[in-house]
Amino acid sequence: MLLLSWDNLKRLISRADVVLEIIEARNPTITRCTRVERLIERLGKSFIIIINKCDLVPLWVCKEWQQYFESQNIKAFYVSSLALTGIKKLKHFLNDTIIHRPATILLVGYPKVGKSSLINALKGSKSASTSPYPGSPGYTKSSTLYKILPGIYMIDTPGIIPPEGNDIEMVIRRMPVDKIPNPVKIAQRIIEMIQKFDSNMINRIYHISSIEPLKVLEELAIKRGWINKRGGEPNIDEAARTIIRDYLKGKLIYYVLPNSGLPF
Ligand SMILES: Nc1nc2c(ncn2[C@@H]2O[C@H](COP(=O)(O)OP(=O)(O)OP(=O)(O)O)[C@@H](O)[C@H]2O)c(=O)[nH]1
Ligand SMILES: [Mg+2]
Repeated sequence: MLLLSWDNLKRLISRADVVLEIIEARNPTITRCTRVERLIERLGKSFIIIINKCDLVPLWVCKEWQQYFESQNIKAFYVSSLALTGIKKLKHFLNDTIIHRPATILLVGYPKVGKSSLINALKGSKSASTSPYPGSPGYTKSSTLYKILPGIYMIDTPGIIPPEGNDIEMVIRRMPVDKIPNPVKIAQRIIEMIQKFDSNMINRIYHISSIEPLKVLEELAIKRGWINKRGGEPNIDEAARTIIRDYLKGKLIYYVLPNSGLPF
């Protein structure tokens, strides 16, 4: 899976007039890359935070995050690149504030935060290819320029390489779901996190009754008919990958608030 190298990122930021950092409304703290923000500032450029996927969380949550960023003197917008919420407002802002043209706006963010989808929303056409999971066909492999307004160009980029770490988001954004070494462990943590947010969501979505994460995976595997040929055991790896994909797709909903620390 091709990701944006640090050297390329530096080069692109140096050439850009403005940088938009795309983060996700479900977990802005984790999907935000403060290391890139510091690099942008060191290179004398300014950045705006775009809280994308606002359709996945209540609007008041997005507003709290916007206020939180603005209290730190960071300009922020919340948008949904799918439902097109906030897109007109962002476009007007760019049109009104970018005086010197031609100008280039660089989009940066971790894999799958919706960089290419935002370009499509701003352009009003499906120009940039998108995909649901890291590395799945259609993910962005190279930097590409798109015209979004007269004299205003946007550069779509591959995802920034997520830092090494145990955080769920960082593991599942680093590589294709099929390549995740221990999907059961990750899925167990996702299930626990979702259950803490809403104790019934997993049972409602999958029409199962188990509570304990490993049992959830077993019941899901049996329900879907994923049984290992040898031994007749439920294929919990397959069930775990389904949980990870559904989490990435936004089917399993949770959100965090500013200053709330870890999710729950
Ligand atoms: N619900 C929801 N899903 C979104 C939104 N924006 C993007 N997505 C979905 O998120 C997934 C990733 O979108 P992309 O636009 O491919 O993300 P990307 O950041 O360009 O990903 P890479 O090119 O792999 O780094 C796709 O399945 C999109 O449909 C949004 O505002 N709301
Ligand atoms: Mg992309």
